[in-house]
Amino acid sequence: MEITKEKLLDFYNTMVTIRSFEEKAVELFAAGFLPGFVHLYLGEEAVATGVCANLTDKDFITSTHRGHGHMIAKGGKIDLMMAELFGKATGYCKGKGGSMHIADVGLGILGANGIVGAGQPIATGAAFACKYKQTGAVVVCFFGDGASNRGTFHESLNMASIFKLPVVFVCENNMYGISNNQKDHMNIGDISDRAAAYGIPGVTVDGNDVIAVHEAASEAIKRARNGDGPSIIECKTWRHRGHFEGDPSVYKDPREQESWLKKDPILNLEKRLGELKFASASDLDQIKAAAREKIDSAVEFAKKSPEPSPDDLLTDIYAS
Ligand SMILES: Cc1ncc(C[n+]2csc(CCOP(=O)(O)OP(=O)(O)O)c2C)c(N)n1
Ligand SMILES: [Mg+2]
Repeated sequence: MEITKEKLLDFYNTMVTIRSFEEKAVELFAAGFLPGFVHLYLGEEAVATGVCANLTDKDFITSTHRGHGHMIAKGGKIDLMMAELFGKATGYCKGKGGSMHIADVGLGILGANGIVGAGQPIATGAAFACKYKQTGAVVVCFFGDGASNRGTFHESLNMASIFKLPVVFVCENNMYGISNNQKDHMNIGDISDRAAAYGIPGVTVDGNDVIAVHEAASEAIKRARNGDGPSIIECKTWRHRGHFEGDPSVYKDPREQESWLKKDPILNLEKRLGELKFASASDLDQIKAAAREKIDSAVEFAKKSPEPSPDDLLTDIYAS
C-alpha cells in the first residue's frame, strides 16, 4: 500500500489532536471541571487513527469506556465532546451522559459504552443491518483485552462469522483490564489466536505503529466490504495513564512503563516522517500548535456553555 506524505501528515494531525484532547482532560479533571469518570486514550492513538482512516461517514464504529480517540478519529465534533465532559447543555448528550455515553449516529459513531464488551453485539447487529439493507457499509468494533473475555465476544464473533457479516473486531490490547495484567486474565499471549475458533482471519500488529495498524485494517475492511466476512485485528499497545484518572497505577512495573514510553506512537510517527523527509521539526510543531488551539477553543466553548436546566431532567430519558 502506498503511504503518501498527505496520508502520514493526516495521521499525525489526528494523533496529536487526540493527544491534546486527552492531555487537556488530565488537566481539567485534576482541576475539578469534569464531573464524571474519564478513561484516557493516551498512548493508544495509533489504533483509532490507523483504523478509522479507512472508513467513510457511511461506515460505523462501536467504542468503549476509553472512547475519546475513537470519536475524534471518526470525525466526532470536539466542541460537543468537550461540553459533554463538562456536563454542559451543549454537549453530545446535553450533559446527561459524560465521557462514556458520547455518540453521533449521523457520523456512524454508535457510542462509547460503560459496559465492557457491550460494543461487540451492537457492532454485530449493525453489521447485520448493513448486510440486510445492502448498504455496502462496514462496522468496526473497538474493544479491549479484558472485553475479549466476555461472553458477548463469543456470541458476537460466532454470529458474525456464520452470517459472514461486514464487521472488523479491533482488539486494543493494552495488556491490562483495570489492574489485571493480561497474563493474569488469560492463558494466551496473542488474542488474535481466538479467531481460529470462529474460522476467521486474525492478525496481531504493533498497535503503536500507525502504518502497520492502517495496513492491517485496510485489508480486513476490504474483506468485509467484499462480502468475505469478519476478522480480528489485535493491536498491542499501552495505556500511559491509570485505568481512569485518579488511579495511581501502583500495579504497573515502572520499568515496563518506561520501556513503553520509548515506543510512544507519536514519537514513532515523528521518526518516520523525519526519515522520509516528509516534515521538519517546525512543520510538526505547527501541526501540534494548531491541534492545541482547537482543543483550547473547545474548552472555551464548554466553559461558556450553560448548565442543563433542571426542567430538562427527564427529557431524552424515556422512549415513547
Ligand atoms: C460488564 C462489565 N464488567 C465490569 C466492568 C468494570 N470495568 C470497567 S473497565 C474494565 C476493564 C476493561 O479492560 P479492557 O477491556 O482491557 O479495556 P481497557 O480499560 O484496558 O481499555 C472493567 C472490568 C464494566 N464496566 N462492565
Ligand atoms: Mg485493556
